[in-house]
Amino acid sequence: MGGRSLNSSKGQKSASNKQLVSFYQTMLKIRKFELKVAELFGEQEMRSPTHLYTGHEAVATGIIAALRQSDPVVGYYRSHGYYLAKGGDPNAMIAEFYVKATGANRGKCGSLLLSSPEVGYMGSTAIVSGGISIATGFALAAKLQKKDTVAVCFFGDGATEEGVFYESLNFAGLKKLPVIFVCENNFYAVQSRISARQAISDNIYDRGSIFNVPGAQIDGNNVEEVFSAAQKAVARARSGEGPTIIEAKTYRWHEHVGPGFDTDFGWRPKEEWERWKAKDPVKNLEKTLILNKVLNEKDIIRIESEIDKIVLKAFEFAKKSPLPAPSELFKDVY
Ligand SMILES: Cc1ncc(C[n+]2csc(CCOP(=O)(O)OP(=O)(O)O)c2C)c(N)n1
Ligand SMILES: [Mg+2]
Repeated sequence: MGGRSLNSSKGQKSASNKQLVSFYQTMLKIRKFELKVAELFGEQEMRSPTHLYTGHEAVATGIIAALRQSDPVVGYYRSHGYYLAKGGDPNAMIAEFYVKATGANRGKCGSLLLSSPEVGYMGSTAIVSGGISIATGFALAAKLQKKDTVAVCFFGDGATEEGVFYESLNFAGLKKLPVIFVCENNFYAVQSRISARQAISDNIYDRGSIFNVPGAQIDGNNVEEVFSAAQKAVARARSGEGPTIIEAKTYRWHEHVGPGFDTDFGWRPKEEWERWKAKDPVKNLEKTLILNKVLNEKDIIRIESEIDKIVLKAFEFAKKSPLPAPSELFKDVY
């Protein structure tokens, strides 16, 4: 394989209208939760740094839609999309940001270490590239236990500068492990542009070719394209053929961490940001669904208000939940 797309069409079906509507609901849910986080962050009641995923929603949604809930997913600190797309409890997610006892991790992890193993969201990591070998380990365990699960790891372009990325590709290629490496290439690591950091910066999808790991480079703002690439990679992994890299090109709207924007500081040109904003993955899917008469304006209003209710409820739940008891302090400490 190799090249910019996966050749095999095994296991691939294009998304049905029903699936597209469900992708839209998931993406809009991620978007609306983050809008509320951004709006309320200044109150200083959410005591966890938050790395917003806004702009990337199609990646988590399209990849996770091709998985089973039992398939283990490891994310990174830009974590909210994976948690919600995997089916994590929204009340527990927001309570976690407010470091409450009812949080997904009992208030001990916050946004950047969020997890929900019950739905297969195994964890987020603050260490750049930290999840790549962990997902590879899940895939090794599946293979040794003769289970047909597929492990997925999400990480940024910055993580491809770490040695563990290449070590994991080699090991996964060698053992033909059922793992999918999903790089969300948003072109920046904090303020540093990829072309200023990497000798060749347009070939992340191809970095596994020397380890027998094929790759695909896709438009990460197009959920149908993401889903299609994910289906091929999942079919490959489940049938024992081994790992795949998916490089999804996308763009983060917010500053690296926090609810603000960083286009006025000189490291991200405003024109670039505007160009990518016009490629809004949520709005563009909404337009397609309306254009193809899958949904009408009334349906959109209904879906919006259903999600608004879920968001509101989660924030109310979080705000009125208790803080962890002092007796919790030394629990879960290793
Ligand atoms: C091993 C390691 N090195 C450096 C850092 C500091 N750091 C935190 S986020 C980040 C940028 C990573 O960028 P990327 O992987 O592209 O993800 P993005 O934030 O763009 O989604 C860096 C350098 C870290 N957390 N871990
Ligand atoms: Mg990046």
